[in-house]
Amino acid sequence: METTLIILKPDAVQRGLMGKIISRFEDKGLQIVGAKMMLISPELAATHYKDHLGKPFYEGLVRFMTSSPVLVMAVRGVGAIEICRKMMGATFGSKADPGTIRGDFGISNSYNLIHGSDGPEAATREQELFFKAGEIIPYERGNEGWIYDLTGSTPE
Ligand code: IDP
Ligand code: MG
Repeated sequence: METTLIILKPDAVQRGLMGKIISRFEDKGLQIVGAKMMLISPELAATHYKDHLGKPFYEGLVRFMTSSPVLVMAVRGVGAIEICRKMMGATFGSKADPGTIRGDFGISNSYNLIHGSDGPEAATREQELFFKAGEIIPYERGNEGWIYDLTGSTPE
């Protein structure tokens, strides 16, 4: 089981797309184990996007991410990191495939609705950055045995 960090960016919140995007993850069988709305501080944005410091879009990205509230989520499932990245689609809304979140709901290259951790290391780092201890709650789902085949040693 993996948990990934998803952020519904200010454009997703402002455009009223939170419910539709969350539904896609729930419909897939992924489990929302943490969720909170927050206004990202410039310091937090800078830490989160430190790898992009110095790139031409960096200042605009930090301004965008701090401009209005976001919904931060911890999303759990087998292979959740890669599954969420696939569901998000390519970085640019103009290029993202139909059927993906970015491909279906946006057209902009910078206002691209959603962030998702790009690997296990980032997932751990980003969860620690955005959630305090106890805010991620890995509760048991009553229907887990119909979402995964639990008859073996690992969920299939
Ligand atoms: P990702 O979100 O798909 O992982 P990254 O390359 O890590 O894409 O870039 C982080 C974020 O920076 C993107 O989601 C997007 O909001 C913004 N961004 C990346 N490249 C550009 C660009 O060329 N122009 C404007 N914004 C960009
Ligand atoms: Mg990235």
